[in-house]
Amino acid sequence: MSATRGKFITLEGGEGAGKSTVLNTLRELLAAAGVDVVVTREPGGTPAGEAIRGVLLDPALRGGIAPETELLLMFAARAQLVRETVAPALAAGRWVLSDRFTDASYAYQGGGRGQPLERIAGLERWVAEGLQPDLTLLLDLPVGIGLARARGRGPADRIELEAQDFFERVREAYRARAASQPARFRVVDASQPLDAVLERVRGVLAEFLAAQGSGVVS
Ligand code: T5A
Repeated sequence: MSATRGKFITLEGGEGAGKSTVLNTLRELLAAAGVDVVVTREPGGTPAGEAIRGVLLDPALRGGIAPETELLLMFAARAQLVRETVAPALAAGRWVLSDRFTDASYAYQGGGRGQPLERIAGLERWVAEGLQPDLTLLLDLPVGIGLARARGRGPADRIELEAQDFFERVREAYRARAASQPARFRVVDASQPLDAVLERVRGVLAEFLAAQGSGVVS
């Protein structure tokens, strides 16, 4: 039995950009539009990936994970997620909504840590096998605002302990990536009040659904 391939939507952004909040709204809107959606996150999303996430974000390992190790662990979790969750769901005609995907590695490990982009692209070719999101929402906001939100929410994880200039490089890498792939990316001003952010997200999704012939979210 063959099904039309599902669509792959990802959410990206710096710390405290509001991805979790937006993800819940997108999930509800897609369900209301009758879309069968699988929701996941990176790093993580599978039992093995969640175990790797625990290592990556453990603040006790601060200073104990080399940039190369971090990059490989991100892609190790991704290899499992693609094979166990994303590719099978899309092949079965289901949609996948993911809190982060490969763009995060370009932004954090490339922009933030200075890992060569060709190295990341090589891992992407191997691990993701050409799988690209159909739509990526980049929640963009000044680093200081995002960090204040994230830090107001609880103890910092290993990556949140980085200095502000690390996150400035992450933000610039995300913005450059969005500018270089305008057909896939939609940039959302995440510094606005939540109502305004969600209004813009609804608009982006409605436009995307209309382009798929799947109806319009109101
Ligand atoms: N990572 C990940 C890499 O380095 N490389 C990779 O390849 C991948 C995949 C984990 C970390 O891993 C790194 C990036 C991360 O450092 P994560 O789980 O996505 O990734 O972690 P965070 O980005 O840290 O996610 P957060 O939970 O901090 O941020 P969210 O989900 O963007 O923010 P959210 O929704 O929890 O909101 C934060 C707070 O702000 C409020 C919310 O109520 C909440 O309290 N808020 C707003 N307040 C005012 N106005 C708004 N518009 C608001 N929107 C949300």
